[in-house]
Amino acid sequence: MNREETLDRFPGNFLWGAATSAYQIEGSPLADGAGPSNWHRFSHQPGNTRNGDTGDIACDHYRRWADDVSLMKELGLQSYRFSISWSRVFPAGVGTVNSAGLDFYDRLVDRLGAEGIQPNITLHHWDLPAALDDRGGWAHPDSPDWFAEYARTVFQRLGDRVTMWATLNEPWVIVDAGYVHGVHAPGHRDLKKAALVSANLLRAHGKAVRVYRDLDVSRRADGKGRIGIVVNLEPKDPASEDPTDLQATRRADAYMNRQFLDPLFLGSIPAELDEVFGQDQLRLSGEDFGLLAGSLDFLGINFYTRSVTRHDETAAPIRASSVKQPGALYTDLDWEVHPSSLTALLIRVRDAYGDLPLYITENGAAFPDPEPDAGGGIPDSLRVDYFREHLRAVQRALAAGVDVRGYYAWSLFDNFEWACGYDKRFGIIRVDYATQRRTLKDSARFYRRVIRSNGSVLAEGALEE
Ligand code: IFM
Repeated sequence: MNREETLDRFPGNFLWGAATSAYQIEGSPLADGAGPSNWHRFSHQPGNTRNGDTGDIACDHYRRWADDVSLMKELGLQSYRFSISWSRVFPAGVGTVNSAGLDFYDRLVDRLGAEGIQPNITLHHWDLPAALDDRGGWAHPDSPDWFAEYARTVFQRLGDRVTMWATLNEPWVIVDAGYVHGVHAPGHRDLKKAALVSANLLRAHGKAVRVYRDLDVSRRADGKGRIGIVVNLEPKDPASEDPTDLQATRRADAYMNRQFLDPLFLGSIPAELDEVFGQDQLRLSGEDFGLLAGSLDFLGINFYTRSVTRHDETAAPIRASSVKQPGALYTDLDWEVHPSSLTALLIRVRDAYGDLPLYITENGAAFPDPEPDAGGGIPDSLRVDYFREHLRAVQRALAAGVDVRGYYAWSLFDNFEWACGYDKRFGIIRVDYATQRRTLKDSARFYRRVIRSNGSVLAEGALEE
């Protein structure tokens, strides 16, 4: 890091938060009348998750939520991003509402409000009601309407107090892990279905936004409410100047980064996707594009890593894979730590898609936790470094004039990391799964100082705690 460099302070109203998702932390998946989700079912099928881990208990947040909000307060969080479990609200996905499920989120929103912490709600973070999966899940042509009805119910109940909404979290992962590679629920490997899912997710987003904007103003938090979508973006850098590597890089970029952004912002589908899904498989109509145009008040970006990309015939369906960089630092998920890619990405998004407010809705790293120190603290210095350098990368984007409005650390807690189970720890707060004891790691203490100083500690020479 260049110690001489001076960067602007974060804007005064910059929003500091941390994020989680329902299935990853709540536990008690069937409590109070909830129906099973596809993740409940998938994780209970042998072989789908590491060590057979499930979200049955997770961080037990469903029961410990009030203490957890106190921890958020202790950290000084200004905003908390979480998701709603669709099958708590509609046990069968559609039809009868389970008001006890909504009550849980109602209490949480009230408590956050009382503590001065802004809720930032994601409607769908991968856990689809199992009953809807039985009917074809996101590949079903009615799935956008199912989602819009679910969204309407949640907006009507919580919309008077919640000012930030996201429709979907990382639709690319739903398509790629859930329907192309089958490593996430619902475990399909079917390219044709995947293309349908991609289109339906976009339609679902568009329809839910329309429902939201049609609500009367008091239900939209007196008109202050904003709605967006959360995408995970990963810059692709070519491994060489070889034309096959360059084309593979374009394909990988179109598949992961432009599959959702181009339809949302440009009203088009990247041509390279024909090479991935097959000619003309991914299609949206003029009506669909009409639904998407102007559908975002903000864009949420989840950033973790970049990929140095080469042509690879064996890596279906994009025929591209990542090349490991000698000497680089990799996280426990084998993701390269490369903060400057975040600056470049933010500038690229602004230049390619326009000057929309951006939020970093997730950023963080899985590293094995070191042994507690003499004082019982957890000196997770690799994670501290990760946050520091990525926050400085955000500052550089701000200095380049990008309209970044906030940052959410992933994750508030160690939690159920999907197919990796509980092995991989992303939390700034450690969770001892045997006792459910929470312990602030050094990264949490560091992040608290960042928040308190609105980022000015990042400019100090001595950044250690
Ligand atoms: O844990 C996930 C989260 O659910 C979505 N974004 C990436 C995180 C780390 O893999």
